[in-house]
Amino acid sequence: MEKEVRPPRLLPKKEEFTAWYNSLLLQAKIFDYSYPLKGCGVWLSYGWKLRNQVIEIMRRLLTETGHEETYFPFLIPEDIFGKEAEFIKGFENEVYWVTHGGRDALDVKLAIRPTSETPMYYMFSKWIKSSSDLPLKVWQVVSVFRYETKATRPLIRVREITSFKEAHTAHATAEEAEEQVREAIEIYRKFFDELCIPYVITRRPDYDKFPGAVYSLAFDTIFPDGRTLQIGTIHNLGENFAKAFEIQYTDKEGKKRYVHQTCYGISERVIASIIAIHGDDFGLVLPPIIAPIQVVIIPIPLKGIDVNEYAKKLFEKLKEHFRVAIDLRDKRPSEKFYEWEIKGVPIRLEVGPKEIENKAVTIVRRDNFERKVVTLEKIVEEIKLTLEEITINIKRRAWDSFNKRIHSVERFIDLEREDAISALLNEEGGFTGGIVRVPTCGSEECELKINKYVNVLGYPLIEQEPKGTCICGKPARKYILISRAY
Ligand code: PR8
Repeated sequence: MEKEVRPPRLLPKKEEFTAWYNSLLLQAKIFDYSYPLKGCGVWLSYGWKLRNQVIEIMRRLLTETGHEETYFPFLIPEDIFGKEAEFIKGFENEVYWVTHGGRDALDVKLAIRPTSETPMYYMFSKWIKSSSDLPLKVWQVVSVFRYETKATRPLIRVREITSFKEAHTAHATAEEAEEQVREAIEIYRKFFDELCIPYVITRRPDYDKFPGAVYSLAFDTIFPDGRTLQIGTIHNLGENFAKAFEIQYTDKEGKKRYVHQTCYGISERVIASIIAIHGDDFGLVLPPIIAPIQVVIIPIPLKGIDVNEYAKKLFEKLKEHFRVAIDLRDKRPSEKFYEWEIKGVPIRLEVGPKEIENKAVTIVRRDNFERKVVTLEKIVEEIKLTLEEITINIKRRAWDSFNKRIHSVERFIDLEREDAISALLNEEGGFTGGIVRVPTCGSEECELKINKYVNVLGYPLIEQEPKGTCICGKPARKYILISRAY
């Protein structure tokens, strides 16, 4: 198979990840972060299309599993916001408040939602009366605001989370809520698998769980710079919010019972992950399933021979099958190649005099730049096949580099050093990152000590008999996963 070689136009991703990422967001017309408000930016048209493709996958998965899409208000009266004690404590430093309407001070302050448990559960308490109202499964994609004090980064840590997908459920029994957690895990697994994003799932330590939850699970991925990013969470809320909001149903014996609840969320961090994990020095590399444009046709005129008619016919033929574009602009083909590469379009089709003569088309893959010539007759089939191959390749590549960064050690080494664990370092002591599984004695004290130096992600979902020694010298009783997190 032939491969083309041209110099890249972006900074090298491997060496200068942050600069690469920030400039790609602009060059690929995804997100402009120059808005004069920290943590807020502008989705550009191509980025917004990409975001909507991603949400469409989530919509399909949630609809298939009986979730209803809804919309709840953006502002929350203070008395409702403050009903659940742990929740308000957890969010008190992150909430933006609206205190005025015009010149008038408001009687009741209004919280801008940082997440929608409180407005939703206030309404749940009105809607849920009997067991026939259960389970209740709703979701929405909305903007939420969080006053983040850590360094903000476009799409990774923002103050306006513009693509906050939150699902909320209520059930008759604790077992059903547990079952819902399992369903949520499956939904997120499928979602990240379709996006070719690798992940680990952990149960978060108690000191790191969602405010008001009984327990929290999280999906984390590894970024090219070796840091981990939490890309989704699932919370079992037990009866905590039901008690605060009086969400009760009457069971078959006529007894009033509290519902058991769960919630789970993702955000634009998913888009950040797609960009960061799959992209290369030429730009985005998009999985075909979410690429706003899957195929771009580029005419290659030669010595005045008009190839546009042929290209247009090809476009008409393909548009029933794929999201396809044709680039008839008066620009050099190589310029066009760069532009569509930055945008991550999975397949480029070249048509020149030679293709016309042979009733053929040249296919160039974005993921590995392989080229091949196929006949017009077979073009639809070939594109379908190539898109599948691209997906498989992107997924394999992402999981390969993810798996290379998963380590396991039997004891801690040199906790006093800034980079506490040698498995996160290379031989020269430089940070290579990833995730390390380490044994602990199971005490919160030791975990918190470790958490001072690195981030404790949590406990692997599938438990294994632990081996080795904790930092305190005691034998291992459980494993934890640690990393440097965003
Ligand atoms: C909940 N309630 O809220 P969660 N920028 C970008 N993404 C973010 C940010 C941020 N500042 N903060 C969080 N996320 C529950 C579940 C309804 C839904 C993303 O949970 O606080 C992270 O990927 O864990 C996080 O996992 C997800 O939102 C859900 O937020």
